Amino acid sequence: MKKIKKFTLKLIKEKNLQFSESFSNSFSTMEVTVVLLKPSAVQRGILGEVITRFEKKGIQIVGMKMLCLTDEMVSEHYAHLAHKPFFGRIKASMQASPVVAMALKGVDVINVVRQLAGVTNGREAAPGTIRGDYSMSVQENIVHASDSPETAARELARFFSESEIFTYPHFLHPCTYANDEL
Ligand code: IDP
Ligand code: MG
Repeated sequence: MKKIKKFTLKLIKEKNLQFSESFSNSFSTMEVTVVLLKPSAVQRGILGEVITRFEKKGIQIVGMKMLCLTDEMVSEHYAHLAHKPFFGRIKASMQASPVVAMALKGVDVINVVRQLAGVTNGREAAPGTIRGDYSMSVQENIVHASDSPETAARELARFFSESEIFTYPHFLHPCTYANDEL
C-alpha cells in the first residue's frame, strides 16, 4: 500500500496527473482511470469499437497496452470476489486471452467511464452503454473500469509502469471543456 501511494504521488508530480483526493474541494477534478478490455472484447473483435467510444467522448488515452494477466494480478484485482463460488471461472475468463489495459484521463473520468461501461450484468445494462450494447452476460461483460480514486491509483500501479503513462497535449481540450472546468 505504501509503495502504491509513493508511486501514485510520483506520477501525480512527474506526469501532472491529478487524483481527486488531491483536489477534494474543487467541483470537478482531472483524474486518471483504468479500463481493461477483457478477453470477451479481444476475442469478439470489438476492441476498436470500444476504444472509439472513449475517444469520441473526449477522454484522453494516456496509456495503452496488451498483456496477459498473471494469477497474481487477477487474484489482487478481483480480491473482493475471491470467496465467491464462481471465482475460478472469472479467473479463467480473464486469462482466456490477452487483455488490453488503458489509462484514461479526463475531468471526473472515473465516474464518467463507469457510466459509459454500464452496470455489471450486460443483460441489465442500459442500451447506449458498452455493456448494454455489447454484452449478454454478467461475467463476459467486455470491460473493467476502476470504481473509485483509490482503486484507480492501485490499478494504475498494478498494470502500468511509470514509463508507460504519457503526458502530451490534448488538442481537443478547448472543444471538450470550458476553461472553468479544467
Ligand atoms: P464490476 O466489474 O461492474 O465492477 P464487480 O462486482 O466488481 O463488477 O465484479 C467484477 C467482475 O466479476 C464483473 O465485471 C464480472 O465479470 C464478474 N462477476 C461479478 N459478479 C459475477 C457473478 O455473479 N457471476 C459471474 N461473474 C461475475
Ligand atoms: Mg468492480
